[in-house]
Amino acid sequence: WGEDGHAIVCKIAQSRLGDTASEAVKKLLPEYAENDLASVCSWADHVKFIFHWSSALHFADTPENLCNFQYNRDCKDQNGEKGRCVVGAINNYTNQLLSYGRNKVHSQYNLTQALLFLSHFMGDIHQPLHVGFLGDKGGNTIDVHWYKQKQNLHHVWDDSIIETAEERFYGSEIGDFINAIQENITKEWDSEVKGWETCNSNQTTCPDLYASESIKAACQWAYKGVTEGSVLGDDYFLSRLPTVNLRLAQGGVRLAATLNRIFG
Ligand code: DCM
Ligand code: DCM
Ligand code: DCM
Ligand code: ZN
Ligand code: ZN
Repeated sequence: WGEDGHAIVCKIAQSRLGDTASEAVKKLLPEYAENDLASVCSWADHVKFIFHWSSALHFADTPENLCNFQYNRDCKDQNGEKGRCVVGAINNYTNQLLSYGRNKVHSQYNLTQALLFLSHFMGDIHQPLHVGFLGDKGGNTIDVHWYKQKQNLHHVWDDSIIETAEERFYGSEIGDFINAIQENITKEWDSEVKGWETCNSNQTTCPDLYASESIKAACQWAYKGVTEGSVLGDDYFLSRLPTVNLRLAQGGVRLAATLNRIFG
């Protein structure tokens, strides 16, 4: 996601933290964030160029047209190093943060960075094209028109759908968009939220599942009907926006659930 998508995920997540997780997040956030996780939710994008090793951790690539994710097959970087993808990163930073739960004083890790990475990657893994096909780099090499504007398909899903929704339906106010998603979480998705929060067999977090859902949504919604040069307008926007809303909501709910399990 772009700046807004990440801010939305983190706003939703912070509002759902219990007392202990809320306290831990407050302690771990840098001073300048003023206890607002959303304000630093894109930090991981800003440090890609300083921490070169981190740029592969924002996504995972899957084989052409299979529409499934397998950790052993797909979670590696361009050099084939195992675990270096968004799924491995979420496991890794979750494990680092568990050391805070065990011993609040000393950790061998920088847990402020761990919190900011985990919060960012939990957003990215829910962006369907962050678990897209290797051959087109998650839609980055597919050029389209977003209405009259030249764009690539990946950017449409990172930013354009969200920005167009904000402009058209929420008076360009991100806060109003967040409120609308929050209302959906408590109303139309109310009966599903428990399922979103749950992982199999007592796992603290379950990024394999989140990645599998993303590539399925990428096939069903993001790639579907799109080829090089496609013009994407109202038909595409209005039919895909519900998926964007759902994935932002799930990202926020699961970030909160994961942090509540880590610190709870
Ligand atoms: N990893 C983890 N917890 C898991 C799976 C993976 O912390 N349940 C981390 C450990 C490694 C990286 O991901 O840093 C790669 O893991 P693997 O050795 O399983 O490929
Ligand atoms: N790292 C990560 N995810 C992994 C493995 C490592 O985020 N699956 C992070 C932890 C370290 C950094 O990458 O801070 C450098 O790791 P390495 O020593 O493996 O290059
Ligand atoms: N990206 C991705 N899959 C890839 C390569 C990149 O999802 N195989 C993401 C990372 C960024 C965006 O696409 O969000 C643009 O990447 P870059 O800046 O590396 O071109
Ligand atoms: Zn992206
Ligand atoms: Zn990212």
